[in-house]
Amino acid sequence: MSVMVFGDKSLDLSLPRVMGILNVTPDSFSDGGKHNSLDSALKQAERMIDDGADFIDVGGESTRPGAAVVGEQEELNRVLPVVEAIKARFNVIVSVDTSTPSVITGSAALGAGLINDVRALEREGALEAASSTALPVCLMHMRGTPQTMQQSPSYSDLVDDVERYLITRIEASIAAGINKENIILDPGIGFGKTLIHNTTLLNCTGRLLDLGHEVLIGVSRKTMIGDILGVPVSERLYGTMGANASTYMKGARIFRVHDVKPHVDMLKVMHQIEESRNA
Ligand code: 7PM
Repeated sequence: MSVMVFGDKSLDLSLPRVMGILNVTPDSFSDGGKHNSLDSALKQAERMIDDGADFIDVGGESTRPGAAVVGEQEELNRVLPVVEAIKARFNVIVSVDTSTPSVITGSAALGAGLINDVRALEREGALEAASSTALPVCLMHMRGTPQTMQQSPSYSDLVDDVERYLITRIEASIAAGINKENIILDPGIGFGKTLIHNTTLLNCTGRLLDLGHEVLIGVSRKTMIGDILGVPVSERLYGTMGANASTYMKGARIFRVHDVKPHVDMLKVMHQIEESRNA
């Protein structure tokens, strides 16, 4: 179970792996325009790769609570040139953070290695698109939509609900022809959850692993960290590392982060300690 094939690269997931976040939304570039955006994206990707990222997660849709909906053509224009340019220059797995069928198939054709969908392939045509690529998929739990998800989230039984939802999406994926071995699960930290929901889900990482899939955690700089520490986004690295270290100890193996180098170092040390036996 521990070796997974991501397009042209295989990864042993008995080791912790770091996924660097690359936002290609216009607001993520200083000039807000098109001209320097590809160049800026490539520089950021190069830095994260030098720092030891195994994946670069390219996202062209802002899933921030209350964010505007991005049109299909706009998302294609943002994401595909970046996927193509990264694959042309670097030896790294490109993950695409998308729910859009044409972005899924277009990215795969350009060499992407993982489909990362915060909507767990629920959008019309997404299951079929993902299945046609034969690539691994990351299925994330979200309650509601990015526009409404933070409006007083509540659950009858949080961990059961998240687990049941993910089981439903695993079954739908398998029915669409996606290989069971190619499914990664994600509790969706911050997607329709309060602080106590987020911390409970992180503490119950083992429940998702018991479903027989690798687990990816995306907690980097999120409100959960701000809620606990009372600090702005710019000061959430140490808290983020605490959350990620905690879930590494519970068995999560892929960490989606903004700050690659600190996580690569931390996880290298943690892994070496965890694998040491009887010297
Ligand atoms: C603005 C606010 C832009 C928040 C983006 C975000 C996850 C993800 C995101 C996650 C997986 C962020 C989010 N979060 N994919 N994409 N898991 N698999 O904070 O937790 O990065 S977008």
